[in-house]
Amino acid sequence: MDTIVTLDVYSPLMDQKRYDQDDIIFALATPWGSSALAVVRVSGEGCIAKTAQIFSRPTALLKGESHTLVHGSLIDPATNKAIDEVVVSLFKGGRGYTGEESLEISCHGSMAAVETIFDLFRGLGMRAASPGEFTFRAFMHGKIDLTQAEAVMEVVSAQSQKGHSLALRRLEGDLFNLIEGFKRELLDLMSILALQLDYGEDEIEEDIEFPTAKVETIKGSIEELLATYTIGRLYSEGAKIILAGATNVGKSTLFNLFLKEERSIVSTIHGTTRDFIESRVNLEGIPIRLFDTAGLRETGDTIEEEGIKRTHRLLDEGDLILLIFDGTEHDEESLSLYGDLVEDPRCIVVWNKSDIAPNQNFSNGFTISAKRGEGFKELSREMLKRLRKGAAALDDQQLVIESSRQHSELVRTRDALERVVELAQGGLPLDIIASEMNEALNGLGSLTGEVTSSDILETVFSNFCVGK
Ligand SMILES: Nc1nc2c(ncn2[C@@H]2O[C@H](COP(=O)(O)OP(=O)(O)O)[C@@H](O)[C@H]2O)c(=O)[nH]1
Ligand SMILES: [Mg+2]
Repeated sequence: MDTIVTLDVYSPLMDQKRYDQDDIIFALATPWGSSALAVVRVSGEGCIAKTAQIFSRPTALLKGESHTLVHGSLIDPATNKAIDEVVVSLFKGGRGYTGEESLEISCHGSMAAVETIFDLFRGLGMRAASPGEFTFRAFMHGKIDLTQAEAVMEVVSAQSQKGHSLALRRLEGDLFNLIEGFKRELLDLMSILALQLDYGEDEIEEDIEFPTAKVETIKGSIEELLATYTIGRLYSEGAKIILAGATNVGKSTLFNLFLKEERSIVSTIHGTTRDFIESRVNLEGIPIRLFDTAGLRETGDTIEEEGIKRTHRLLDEGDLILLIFDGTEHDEESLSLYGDLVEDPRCIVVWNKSDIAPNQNFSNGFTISAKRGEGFKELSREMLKRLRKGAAALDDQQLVIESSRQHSELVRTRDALERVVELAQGGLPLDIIASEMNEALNGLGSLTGEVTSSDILETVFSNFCVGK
């Protein structure tokens, strides 16, 4: 893939010496802490020869083929003692993740050993990598485009299997290919414009009609992709769901039902849950932060009162609120106690204890038994529907976007294409139309990182974790 990057030498990235590409960089690719194994990544031309200086079998490293493993020990040259027994994966001839010579050392997961290895590396003139620097190099070497670079981070930080598989599709280059397709079509149209501009409209025998319909089709496809943003974010960032209501209505029982465990204390005593409890659950692949709250009631207990204050704060932040009532004690008039909340589009009214509140016929909301699980499926289905805000359920083959950067570049492109259509319909001069077409192409180019500025790169890569 041809990646033309307009990253000038004196960009802020280079000034800070954080992304200097001539350096050999190293980082721990696994979490910092004691574990059975740890993986240290090293990348940059000459990194294998340097590592060979502290390796028990230097020739094996120097002569070993790319994509093979070499077993040996790392040796501290000062003491001549082995630091750790390791396995080294070799990536030669630019075939590493970064597109340059690199290696990965699997060592034992002792932090003391890892720190000693890092000291040795520094002694050899290597430096610790900045966040995202390995992926940055992969991008600079044209191994991946910017959408794939972002997908690396999205894959690593995915909170659910679904979010993971959606990010994986972008990592495989599906988004890049789609955008490239749009770009090719726009370039074809540009060539028609260029032809007319070059020869002047009079000199061409047949007057060529500007293909407005084609621009509209491309714009439509971009709008479809834009529409996936809501759902893309839902699966990556998840949603907050708040269980609220009076005391003893069964909030904690419902909370435990979601978790399928006895996490929150259930009791007949009013005011048992005095502070909120948070837990993470997964609703059909959507990562959910679920909150069990202190029941809303007048109380003289200061701790409980603080808990109730916190409940109100949570209610402001929630994406969805389940307002729970005890169906044996409350009727529809109780709804008026929570006037504003009931009207809130985020609110779902839940009538609990259906097992002991027979023959209830509420006009609004869902009837469930948190104790027995009755009505839970229907409630969950409604919650999903509300969270998706009308977006269709995702199938595994769907391509969605979740990055706000990608979203704004697509908006920029869509708006430019809209202006192209308006200008063409208004019969405006072709050079004006051409400049809007260019703007659309630039939007797509920025999206994939073909044309991009250093500050955009810095924002993208500085959000990464070290070692990626
Ligand atoms: N019969 C019946 N009892 C329930 C149900 N849900 C909760 N309870 C009971 O209601 C009481 C209060 O429940 P709890 O979950 O602590 O309510 P919270 O104060 O809203 O958190 C407990 O004794 C629960 O066992 C239900 O669906 N059916
Ligand atoms: Mg409770």
